[in-house]
Amino acid sequence: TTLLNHPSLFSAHARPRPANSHKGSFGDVAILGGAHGMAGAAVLAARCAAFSGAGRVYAGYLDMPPAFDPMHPEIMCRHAADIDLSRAVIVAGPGFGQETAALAQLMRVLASNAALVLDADALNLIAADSALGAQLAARSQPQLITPHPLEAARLLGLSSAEVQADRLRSARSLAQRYGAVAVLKGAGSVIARPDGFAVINTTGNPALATGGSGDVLSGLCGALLAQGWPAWEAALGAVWLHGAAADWLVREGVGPIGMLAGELIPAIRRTHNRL
Ligand code: NPW
Ligand code: AMP
Ligand code: MG
Repeated sequence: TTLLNHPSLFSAHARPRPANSHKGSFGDVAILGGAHGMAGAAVLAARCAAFSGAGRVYAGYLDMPPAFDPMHPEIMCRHAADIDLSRAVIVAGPGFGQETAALAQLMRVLASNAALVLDADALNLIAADSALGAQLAARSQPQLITPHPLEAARLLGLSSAEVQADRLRSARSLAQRYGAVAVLKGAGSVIARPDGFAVINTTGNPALATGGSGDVLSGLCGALLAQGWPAWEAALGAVWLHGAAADWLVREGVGPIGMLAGELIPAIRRTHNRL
């Protein structure tokens, strides 16, 4: 099995910015999530997309959107239903919930031509409805799914213990079944392609075992896709960078105890710029 232990495995895509580039050169990311009580998940994903180089970032809330994000007014806050899906890479799932309105947004997303990152409750909704899974598998745009072991278990109809007993096999099954690059998260995240090729990431540590760290990863995946990285390299790059940033924070004494998912965001930017 290939170990993802060095950025040279993907860093050809992390090229410096041309002198005459503009915000349109780096793509738009729209996060769909932030249902009642979980608005923070959408905020974390949106902030990470902005800190990871997306040209423009939209946060599409299932709950009432704030007028703007006071910490990062660069982010455009809208109702999820008001996000134009034809213009952005879509990250659906952070704090998405599983209510009727979330399901309606997921159906709109699956019917769109957007490149996708699906996480969290978007995956839980797909796990609950095989027709949605078939629709996902039939799409031809770049798409990433980023389940943690319990989400993977729901998608595969297994227990999380069964998923964990053979993580490589589980990740390959996910990629094959859903026609997407699959990231099976957890210590030693496995990234698999539908053709069965898979790698194991070597960065990251238990500082990441904290609420919101997966939401940060989904925004990072979206930002790399928006900047033109192919789906496979975007998944490898995002997982490696996310873990490397957490490793740096631990060396700095910010973790493993008490590191916040939001603290990863500037650390990811630093790691990315130093590649
Ligand atoms: P256990 O406890 O072992 O049985 P859920 P969620 C398992 C949003 N968030 N290895 C573990 O199961 C998300 O975006 C909002 C093994 C764990 O208890 C979602 O939309 C936040 N097992 C929504 O909340 C911050 C592992 O999965 C269970 C594992 C629900 O998402 C938090 C949790 O899974 C959150 O991101 C591993 N590595 N990792 C906000 N600030 O707004 C996970 N498990 O029940 O699907 O709930 O992941 O919290
Ligand atoms: P989520 O469960 O969606 O919040 O995602 C958690 C994120 O943290 C994923 O990227 C996991 O791979 C990562 N993570 C959680 N626990 C660990 C761990 N013990 N070692 C390395 N990475 C972890
Ligand atoms: Mg999560």
